[in-house]
Amino acid sequence: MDQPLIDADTIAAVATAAGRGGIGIVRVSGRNLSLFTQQLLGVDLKPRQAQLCSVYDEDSQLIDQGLALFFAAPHSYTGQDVLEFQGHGGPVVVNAVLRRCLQLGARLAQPGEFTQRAFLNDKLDLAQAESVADLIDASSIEAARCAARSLRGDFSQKIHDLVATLTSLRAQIETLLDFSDEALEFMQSERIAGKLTQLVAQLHAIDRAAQRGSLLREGIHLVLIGQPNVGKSSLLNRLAGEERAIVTDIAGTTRDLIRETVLLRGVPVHVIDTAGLQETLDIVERAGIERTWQAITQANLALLMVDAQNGVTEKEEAIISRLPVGLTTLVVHNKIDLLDMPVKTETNHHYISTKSGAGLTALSEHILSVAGWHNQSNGVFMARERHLQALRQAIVHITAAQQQEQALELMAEELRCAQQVLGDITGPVDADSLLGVIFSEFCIGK
Ligand SMILES: Nc1nc2c(ncn2[C@@H]2O[C@H](COP(=O)(O)OP(=O)(O)OP(=O)(O)O)[C@@H](O)[C@H]2O)c(=O)[nH]1
Ligand SMILES: [Mg+2]
Repeated sequence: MDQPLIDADTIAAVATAAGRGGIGIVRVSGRNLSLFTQQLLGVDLKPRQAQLCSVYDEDSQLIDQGLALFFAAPHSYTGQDVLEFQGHGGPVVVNAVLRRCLQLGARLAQPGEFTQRAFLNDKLDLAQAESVADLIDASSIEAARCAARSLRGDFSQKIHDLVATLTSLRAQIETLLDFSDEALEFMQSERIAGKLTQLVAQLHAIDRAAQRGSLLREGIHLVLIGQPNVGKSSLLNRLAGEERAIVTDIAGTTRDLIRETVLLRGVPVHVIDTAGLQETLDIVERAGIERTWQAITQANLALLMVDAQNGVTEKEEAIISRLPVGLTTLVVHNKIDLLDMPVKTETNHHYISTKSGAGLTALSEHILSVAGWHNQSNGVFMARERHLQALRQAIVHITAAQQQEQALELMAEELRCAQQVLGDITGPVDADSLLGVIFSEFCIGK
């Protein structure tokens, strides 16, 4: 029987995707893996040097041969000792190596636990740790690029700069509170007001970039609605690039909701094709129409399709009057080929033909722009709802601070709150850092 490890908090997991592959990697992280490595591979590994090793089971039967890599703490992904065994990528053999690691005292890692350890050991901040998952989950090259930039620390750096500015402002306010010299007070308040205005502008710019990053992650929820036969399913098929939905000239062809995610310039657009809205006695169709109205409540954007030959009729007006207040709606006039009409765009009205494809590029661009996606993904950070909320809360606090010129204590308090919410984006703020800045920036002995 093998000796169990002293360090019970050693974690192990298969790092490669499930299924067959060229290589399968088992990864282990713990405070001290010397004994573990000896027991698993029968060798002492030199850090950062690939070495051909064998793994045996408890009956000394060979499980696999492969390359072992050892990263000694703190120079590893998690900041602890990390061992990676790169063996043959079959599910049975990889799981047998993992089972052997568990027998030797490691426990199965929780999802994200390696990255969590990296965060706890200051290898990554919170926003970077989140971008690791976003990079892996990226559904387009644009999303991957944004996540890679956030992982490199671009987003965190912007947040750190804002937090540093806030720290310095708070320090200046503290000094004003301590020394009542009117001339100094006036000069300083002017400077502080200027900095606050700058801060708000910076926050808005970061918020816009983060919002676009969030779009790349979350996507746009788009619902196609309109009377039967106007071409909703035909548009879905065009966007999807395949015959996803049944198209016929029979009114009421689509009954159930049909969902498809398509990528427009790397932005995931979750399209829902719906049953055409009309008065009907058909029970199935009525149930479908119910679902259409439910889908509308969950959408960010609605495309109300009409037959270009008829334009917006009373029936469309009736649909529009039932749409939720605030739902952005574009009116798409389809079948312009039947009218020999050119493609055109007028504010929220698009003229297209799903049959010929005319007008679809302009429509796609418009969908992206109303959702908030402008030009390319350069300078965009991968952001989550949590980050957007923090940025907006910070804007609220700083705007409130701007209104407290006569009450510096309250201004300082608002700035403290702004700093706190921003700090939460990358990780907890170090309370001592404020004191450090106060003493280093100002000559207290004066
Ligand atoms: N000429 C022409 N016909 C089109 C165009 N788009 C769709 N159609 C035709 O219009 C008919 C209805 O198209 P669908 O896509 O099934 O319409 P729908 O809005 O999904 O209809 P329901 O599912 O019944 O609500 C089909 O015969 C299509 O071939 C177009 O741009 N030009
Ligand atoms: Mg349809």
